[in-house]
Amino acid sequence: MSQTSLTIRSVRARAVVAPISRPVKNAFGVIEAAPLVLIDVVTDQGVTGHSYIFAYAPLTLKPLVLMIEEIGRDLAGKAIAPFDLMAAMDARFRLLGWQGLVGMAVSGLDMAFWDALGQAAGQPLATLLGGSPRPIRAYDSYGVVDPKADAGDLKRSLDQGFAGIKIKGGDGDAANDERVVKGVRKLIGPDIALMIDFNQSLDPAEAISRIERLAPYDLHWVEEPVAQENLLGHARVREMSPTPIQAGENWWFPRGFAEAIAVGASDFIMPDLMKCGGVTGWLRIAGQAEAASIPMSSHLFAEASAHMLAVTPTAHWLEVLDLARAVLAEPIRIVDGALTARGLGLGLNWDEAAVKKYLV
Ligand code: SMN
Ligand code: MG
Repeated sequence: MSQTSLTIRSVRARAVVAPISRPVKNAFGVIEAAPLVLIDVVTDQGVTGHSYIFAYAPLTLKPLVLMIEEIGRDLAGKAIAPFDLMAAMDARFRLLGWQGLVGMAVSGLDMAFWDALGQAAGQPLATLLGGSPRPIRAYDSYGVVDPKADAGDLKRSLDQGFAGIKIKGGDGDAANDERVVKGVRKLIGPDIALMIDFNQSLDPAEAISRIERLAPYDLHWVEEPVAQENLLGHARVREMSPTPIQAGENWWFPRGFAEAIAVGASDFIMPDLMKCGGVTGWLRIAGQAEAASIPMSSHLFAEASAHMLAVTPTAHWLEVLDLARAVLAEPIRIVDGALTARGLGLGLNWDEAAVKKYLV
């Protein structure tokens, strides 16, 4: 067995705007294409670690690219020991704070570090972390839908074997939410898990009343009913809600989860690898979820999340919202409604011709 550790030679970040198969409309707007930053961590040993992050909007692409490459210059020459590198980045950004673009850059780098370690070990990341790749139950994640206009797409999701469907609410009034939920429930039948995501659009009183109104449609969870930082508001809604509350895609790093769990903000949690501190952050959150018996799902980043959920004791659902398909050499493949982690490391390789096409 080789004893050589990997050292960082350089970091490259590239911005793309990748087409997606269907636009994602939420309570605040529409995502028509995916602004992504593709990260490559080049090592002295010839291995290159890959990851990507989602910039939400083209506006944040350039600052993220600059920040990731600048942090990379700082780390050049250091060994790829992700826990140590996380501690170094924590120290560097302590005064600035890492909620926001800095946290996204740090998390993206952490994912690429782990990817490099997996490749160097010749193992899938799930295996390197002490588990093994296995099929993770997945749900198909939609934006705002219309039960009539989107009936064909929804049926296709069921044909692919998805046992869960998530739709968005909060883009209209309570009557509209009910019309949509009722229509989708009728279309997919009683046995498919149906989730609704309010994307932080309600206040606690309105959330409580809307959730009550939707109770007859047997929702599997209600996601982010109120502002993500309103942890007590989440807890208040949860206390009154007949339906489990889900949140976490906008909570930052392990401490963000510790604070949310401490006040009972949510029944379920769903960290986003790009906001929770990457693989390193996820591992520490999975430990919290296990200790508190909280089912844990993923947010976006299906390829990497399939590795992480395979080593998460309370693994619940994997979200499929396929943002990176257009730039990946081996996009995800859903089999019987589940995704199995693939590849060495995270299994991310760029389709360079596509990257060139969508580069901005
Ligand atoms: C979401 C967030 C960001 C981009 C797309 C979708 C959403 C989800 O909140 O849960 O998928
Ligand atoms: Mg969400």
